[in-house]
Amino acid sequence: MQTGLLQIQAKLKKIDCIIEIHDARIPFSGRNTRLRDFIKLRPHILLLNKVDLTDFGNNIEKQKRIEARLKLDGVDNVFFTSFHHIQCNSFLNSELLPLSKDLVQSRPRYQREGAEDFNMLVIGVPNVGKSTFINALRNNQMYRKGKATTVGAKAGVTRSVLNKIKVGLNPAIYLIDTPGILPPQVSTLEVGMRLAACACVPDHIVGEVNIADYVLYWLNSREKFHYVKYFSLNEASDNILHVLSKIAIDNRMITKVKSVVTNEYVYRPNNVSAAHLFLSAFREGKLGLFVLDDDL
Ligand SMILES: Nc1nc2c(ncn2[C@@H]2O[C@H](COP(=O)(O)OP(=O)(O)O)[C@@H](O)[C@H]2O)c(=O)[nH]1
Ligand SMILES: [Mg+2]
Repeated sequence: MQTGLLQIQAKLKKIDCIIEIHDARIPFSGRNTRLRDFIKLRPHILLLNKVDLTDFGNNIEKQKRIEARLKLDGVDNVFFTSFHHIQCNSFLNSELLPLSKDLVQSRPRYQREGAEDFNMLVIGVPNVGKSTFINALRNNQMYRKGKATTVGAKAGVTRSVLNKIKVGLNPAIYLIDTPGILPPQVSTLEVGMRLAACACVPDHIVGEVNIADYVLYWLNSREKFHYVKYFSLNEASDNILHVLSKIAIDNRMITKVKSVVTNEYVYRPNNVSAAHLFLSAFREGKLGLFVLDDDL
């Protein structure tokens, strides 16, 4: 992960603008603050993505509050996005590109002074939608017309920059084809669990059952009891093993294990598979729409 930061740092010389993507359900958790050292030098735009999974989609008040709080951390340019719903083209052409042009033109470009094209780099912690965004741009109108594309194999485009996608004209704006993957910053246990709940760290690191336990605690403490109905439970419960066993049995997630006492095979609910199902439902918004960072 450290190499990720170093690679980004190396690329930075050729970059005019950084597009950081983060999960809108955790606007204050897990963003890498070492990034701040970089972004002081380059224009930076934060896309809080997966807004379709939050409860503030159209709530301008809530969005303003989040923006104000992020401003204190030095983040001045924020968009709330959903790459599943927005028209990527129109967002890009009417909002993102004009802002990035303004930002690039309004400040020194260091080594890139005088360069006629702009290069943008997408960065962010895992699973926030970087590839989805880049793919959407790759498929955008401009690219399909065949006017524009790529690539790093041409003379004058150094190897370290690799492939670029042309996403704008006048000036030519390129997006670096591969995103920069940042290690999430886990400052507290709570932050770590929220990152895990949003799948920004691999499940096996924290463990599916532990993550499900945290999600259940979070839902109960906010009195968000939609899971009870969704999983046909009898009532709300604080006991993750009760909840998972019921889900496992209902979904025929049963494993055969050898009892150490009797040495005979017995059938047990597979709580790990049930946790997987529970987390998928949560992550897909089927247990409700939330911002996990409601207290930060
Ligand atoms: N609900 C929702 N899911 C999204 C959105 N953008 C991306 N995803 C999903 O999030 C997952 C991770 O996306 P990906 O682009 O691979 O993230 P990356 O690891 O940052 O490159 C995929 O399952 C995407 O389909 C969004 O705006 N809303
Ligand atoms: Mg990716």
